[in-house]
Amino acid sequence: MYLTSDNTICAIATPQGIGAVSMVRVSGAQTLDILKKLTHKEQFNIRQAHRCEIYDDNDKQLDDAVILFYKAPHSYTGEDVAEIFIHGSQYIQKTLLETLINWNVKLAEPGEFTYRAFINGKMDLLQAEAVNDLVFSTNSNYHDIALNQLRGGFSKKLNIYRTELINLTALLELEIDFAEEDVEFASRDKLKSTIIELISEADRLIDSYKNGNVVKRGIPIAIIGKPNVGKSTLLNALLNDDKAIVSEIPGTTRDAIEDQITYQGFSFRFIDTAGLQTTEDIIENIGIERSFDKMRESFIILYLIDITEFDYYKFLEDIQEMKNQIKDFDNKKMILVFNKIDLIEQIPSHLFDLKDYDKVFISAKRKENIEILLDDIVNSIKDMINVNEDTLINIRHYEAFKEIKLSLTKALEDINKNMPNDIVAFDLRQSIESIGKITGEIVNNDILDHIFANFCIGK
Ligand SMILES: Nc1nc2c(ncn2[C@@H]2O[C@H](COP(=O)(O)OP(=O)(O)OP(=O)(O)O)[C@@H](O)[C@H]2O)c(=O)[nH]1
Ligand SMILES: [Mg+2]
Repeated sequence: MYLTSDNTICAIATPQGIGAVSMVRVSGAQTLDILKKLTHKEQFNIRQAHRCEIYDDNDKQLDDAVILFYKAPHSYTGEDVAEIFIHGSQYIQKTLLETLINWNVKLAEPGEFTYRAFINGKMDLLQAEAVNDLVFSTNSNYHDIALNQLRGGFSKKLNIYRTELINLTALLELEIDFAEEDVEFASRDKLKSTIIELISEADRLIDSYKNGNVVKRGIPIAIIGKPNVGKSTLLNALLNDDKAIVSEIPGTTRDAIEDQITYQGFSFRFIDTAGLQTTEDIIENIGIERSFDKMRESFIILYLIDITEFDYYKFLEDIQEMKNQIKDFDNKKMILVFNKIDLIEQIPSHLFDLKDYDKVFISAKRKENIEILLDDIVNSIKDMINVNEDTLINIRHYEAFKEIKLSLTKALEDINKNMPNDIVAFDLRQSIESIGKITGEIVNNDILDHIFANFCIGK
C-alpha cells in the first residue's frame, strides 16, 4: 500500500512546464507550520487569499505568492490544506518542492489528495473516480456524466438500492431467527417484485456501459471503400491534419490509422482503413481483414465512393459482403459518402434514388461539405446513443453491476424454488457487497492503489 494518510504531502497541481501561474498543494497536519516557515508569517485566516513572500530552505526569497489555507475538516481532503500560487517558472516550482521535501513534507503519489478525501469521508469511491473522469473529460457528454457522478446523484441512487436490499435481507434473517414460530416478516411477493425491479435497473446500467465507454473514449467511425476513392484524404480533412499518406497509387493504406476530434459535444474516433478489394498480396489481405475488424467495432460506417466510378451492382455486392462478414451490420449506421465531386459538373440524378441510405456529397481534397458530413454523423449518433446522468463510464462499475445482476437472479431463482431463507439471504448479501464495491464501503487496498494510480499527481 503506497497511499497513507498519516503524513503531510505536497505536489504541483497545475500542468508540468512553464506557465503564468502554478499551484502547489499541501495537505496534512503539518500544513500550518509549513506555511509559517515558508512565509515568516504567523497568522493565516481560513479561506482567505494572503499575498506573501515565500522563502526557500536557505531563507532566500523565492517568490511573491498568493496562499489559501483551509482548516480541517472543511477542505478537499478533509485535512488542513494549503494552496500556494506561485509564478509558473520551473525553477520556482522545483525549488519550492525541494524546500518542502527538506522540511519532511512527502511528495504526493498520483491521486493521493483524492484518496485522502475518500478515506476522510469527503466523498465515496464512485465520486473519487468521477473526479478523475472530470479531469480527463474531453467532450461535453463525458463531462456531464462525470460531473453528475461527482455531485453524488448516482451515489444517492445506489444507496437507495443498497438500503432496500439491506432491509429485505434483514427481514429474511429475522425469519430465520424466528424459524420455529413460522412467521413471515418479508412478503414473498414484495421481495420478488423488488428483486425484479433491481435486476432490470442493473440490466439498464450494464447496457449503458457500451455507450458510456464510447462517449468516454471516442465513438469509433470506420472509413471504408475501394482503393483510391479518397479514404485517407477524407481522414486528413476530418482531422484537419496530414495524418495519413495519400497517393494516386491504389493500395496505399495497408493498416488502419485513427485519430480523434471533438465535434458538437462528442469525441469521434475516425479510422482510415485499407481499401476493400480481392488481392493476392498477403499484407494487403491482412489489412483488408483489419478493415472488417474496424467495421465491427464501429458505430457508424462511412462508405466512401469515387463519384466518377460508382457502379450500383458492385456496390450491392460490397454491401452483401459486409453483411456476411459483420454479424450486427444492421445495428450500425452506414452513410454513403460520394467523393471527388470537384471532378464532375453535376451530381447524377440516379444517385438520389438510393433511398435506403443517408448520402453526402463531398470533395475530400478540397475539404468541401465536410461539415455537412459531420452534422449527419452527429444526428445519427444522437439517434443511436442515449447518455444520461447515470450512464456507466467505468469498467469497474460495469463489472460490479454484472455481479449484482448475477446474485439477484440467483436470489430470485432460489425464492421461486422455495429454497431456505438463509440461501436467499446469502445471495442478497452478495449483491449488497457488490454495490459496496462501487461506492467503496467494501474495497481492498490493492483495488484502491490501482484506482488512484491512474490519477494525475496533485489531484
Ligand atoms: N479530385 C479529387 N481527388 C481526390 C479527392 N480525394 C482524394 N483524391 C485523390 O485520390 C487519390 C487517392 O487518395 P487516397 O486518399 O490515398 O485514397 P484511399 O482511398 O486512401 O486509397 P487506398 O489507401 O489506396 O485505399 C489521391 O491522388 C488523392 O489526391 C477529391 O475529393 N477530389
Ligand atoms: Mg488510404
